[in-house]
Amino acid sequence: MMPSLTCIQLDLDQASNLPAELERRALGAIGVGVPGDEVLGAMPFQAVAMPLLEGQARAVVDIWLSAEALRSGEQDGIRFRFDDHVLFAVLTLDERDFAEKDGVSALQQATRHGYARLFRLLDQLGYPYLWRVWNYLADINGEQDGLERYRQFNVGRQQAYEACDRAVQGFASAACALGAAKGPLTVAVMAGKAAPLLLENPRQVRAYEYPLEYGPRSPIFSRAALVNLPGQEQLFISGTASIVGHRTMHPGDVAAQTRETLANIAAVLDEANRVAPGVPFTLPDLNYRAYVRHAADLPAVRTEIQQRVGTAQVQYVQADVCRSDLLVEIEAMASRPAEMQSDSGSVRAA
Ligand code: 3EB
Repeated sequence: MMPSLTCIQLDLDQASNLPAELERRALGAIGVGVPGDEVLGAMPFQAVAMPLLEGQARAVVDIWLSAEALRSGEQDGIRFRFDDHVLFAVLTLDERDFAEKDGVSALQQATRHGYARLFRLLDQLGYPYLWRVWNYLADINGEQDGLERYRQFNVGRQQAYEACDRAVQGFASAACALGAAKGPLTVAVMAGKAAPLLLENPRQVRAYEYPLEYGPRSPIFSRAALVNLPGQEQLFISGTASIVGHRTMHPGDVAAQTRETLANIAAVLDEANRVAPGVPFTLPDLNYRAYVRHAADLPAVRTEIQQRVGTAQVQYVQADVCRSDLLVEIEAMASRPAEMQSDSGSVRAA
């Protein structure tokens, strides 16, 4: 059976000249290394201004292809496409459209309103469950109105969850949040009709339960999400860093941070393999993106990663990570054929 969902990776030139037959099948795309607010045909496209640290291409575009017929639309500045199972949407917010008011920053308001618009759209279209969210914003560690911008983003995100009656435990998703070199706040989401299986990492405190020292409102995401599609299981591992419990480990030591991060990814994989029957996922099966704060750290990060993931595909980009003492963050994904299911509503053994 052909997989429902496939991610292909092209350089920007190839992606800009996509054959019509692929364009028709594209749910949406995320372009890393794309300098401005370029568009990619009519599909939802998240342009992310982050320098690539390796390879010939100036920019690389992940295009998500569907095996089903697609419908498209645009509402409240959100571009979206969907098939019978999954919806891909991209929201782009210019902070200048939101004035700072009563000490509430423009970024916080943009985040709150943007997420609320997104939740409204997902509810209207009947794809209420977030599977994977990609958050990118400029100057993520910068301080504004007395609070770091990532922390302002967290306040706005949590307010939107509350305003839209989304109980956090049930509606978290796999996610990442990183600092781009410039550009607007952009949020890309993959959402579905069915709830994902949300996974946590036994080595880490749930992000939602981080103590106050990391900001007045905690981030909302799970460590991974596993989703069922026809004939296919898709695993998304969230942006993962050198955090044990809730603390940053190995400040100043990028090699040790990379090792700790990979130990966290391995622990999340163990969780996936524990709760979902099937051929186990292993580290070399995954497709990775590593966000490196300082370009000069690339060789050290690459050495540690290659030692543990072998020949797996890894894309290295320069980005700011959401805590100023974190030097690296790694995300990953994998797809595998679905286990045979006995009947449609099958209950899976945990
Ligand atoms: C961490 O573990 C690192 O705010 O959506 C990773 C993944 C991180 C997602 C988010 C933040 C987010 O806290 C940072």
